[in-house]
Amino acid sequence: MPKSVTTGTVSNTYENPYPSPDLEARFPFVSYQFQRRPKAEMLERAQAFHAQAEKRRSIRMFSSDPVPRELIELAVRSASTAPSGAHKQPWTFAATQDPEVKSILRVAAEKEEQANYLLNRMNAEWIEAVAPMGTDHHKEYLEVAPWVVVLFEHRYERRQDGSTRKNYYVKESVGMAAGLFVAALQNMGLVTLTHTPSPMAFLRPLLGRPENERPFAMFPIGYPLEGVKVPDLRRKSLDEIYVEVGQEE
Ligand code: IYR
Repeated sequence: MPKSVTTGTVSNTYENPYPSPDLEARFPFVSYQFQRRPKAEMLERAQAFHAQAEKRRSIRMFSSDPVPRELIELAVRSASTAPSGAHKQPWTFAATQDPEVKSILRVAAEKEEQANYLLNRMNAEWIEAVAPMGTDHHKEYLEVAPWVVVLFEHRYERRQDGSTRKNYYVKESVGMAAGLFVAALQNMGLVTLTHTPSPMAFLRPLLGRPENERPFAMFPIGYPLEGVKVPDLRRKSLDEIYVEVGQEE
């Protein structure tokens, strides 16, 4: 066990500083720029962020009002700040505002969903779980929303010379990028839906992505249709999702 755990004393003295001189001789490092905020400001920001996050909802009726490309690009840039295994950033955000492409996406997604909902590809337990959302095989929002973004995960990398390299923790990395994407969209005043037509394999050829990429989720993006309704869902309380372990301070 590390010394600090056995003695109960914690200090800022590290026996194994990072980066080690040897590491720093082999790879570039820079100083991390950070300024501590006053405690009161930290609490204020934490509360403000939480209050905003609480208001986010998945939306299924979008307005067709246009959204500037610059906003989509900024959301993607924010999403791409997500941590990723070995900093491989194993993702591509394929965006379209082309009515023809969106229409093709809608038709293909609805075809898959018809098999799910109408031809019993979803089992009874699954149908029951999504019943409160009231989803069905109609995916009109894929045509109405001004933008549709499909997030692809890179299962491996292909280098210039044609050789391949494995990526690590791809699902975890892309999941975090997806979360940041959703938060960035909400923060700029847009809404989205995390849509996972199942199976999603049709998206890769439709969007002309290479074979090392696999669809992770798709996001219709825009403004909510005025007066749109959402299921009256409750979020789990802190008690249900949080435990503190060990002696309390
Ligand atoms: N993919 C289907 C079904 C669906 C599944 C889950 I889990 C949801 O939370 C909602 C829907 C669809 O998109 O309709």
